[in-house]
Amino acid sequence: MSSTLKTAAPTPISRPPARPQPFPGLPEGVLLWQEYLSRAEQEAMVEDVRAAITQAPLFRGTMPKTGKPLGLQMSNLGDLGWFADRSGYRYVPTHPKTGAPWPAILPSLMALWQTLGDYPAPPEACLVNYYGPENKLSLHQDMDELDVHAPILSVSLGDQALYRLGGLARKDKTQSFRLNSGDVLVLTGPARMRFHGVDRIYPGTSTLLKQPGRINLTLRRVNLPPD
Ligand SMILES: O=C(O)CCC(=O)C(=O)O
Repeated sequence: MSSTLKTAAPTPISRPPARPQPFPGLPEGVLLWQEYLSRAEQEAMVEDVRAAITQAPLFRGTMPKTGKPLGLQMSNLGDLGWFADRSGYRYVPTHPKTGAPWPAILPSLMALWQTLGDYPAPPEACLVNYYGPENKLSLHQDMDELDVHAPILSVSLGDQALYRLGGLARKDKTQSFRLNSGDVLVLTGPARMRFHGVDRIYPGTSTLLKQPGRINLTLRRVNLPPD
């Protein structure tokens, strides 16, 4: 009896595109994707942010206790925007100077949240921070959001920044690393409430913006998602 070995037609293997891995060795929940955005994506994002801030111009909030102006100029995108004045730090639905609602969060940022945020509800706020060459941001926790389980996702555009990452208490040891244009950093899970800040900007390290400086965009979920 002759037997014929029948071979099945090979099944095509489809693999999802390789997902870039975050930078190794950072504490749990601190996810850094270095130069995740291509130059063209960064340029498009800067153009979109510029268009948004013609509607919602940069402004300086004031520190609640002292009434002194904050160091950074800022604006917001989204249903809610972060704001500070003598009444405290909080999220508000309209621009403090124009009274208009904030422009919508860019679709490109929404897509980043979907891909890297790993959270079922969308962000409600995107804080736009503008750092001039001399600006810094002191060590702080992001604690004005009701939903502290949602990640904070931040995008760096322009000159390098020296980022300082602390622990869950202000006095905890800190570590520092540079953030480059196109980097995406997520603080999530056990790292969501870590102290962090920016110690300095390195002017002239990027040609993305027309002038020396840096834009940082942070996506935040403010309210608890509906059940
Ligand atoms: O500029 C950065 O990279 C950090 C911004 C930040 O910590 C904040 O907006 O709370």
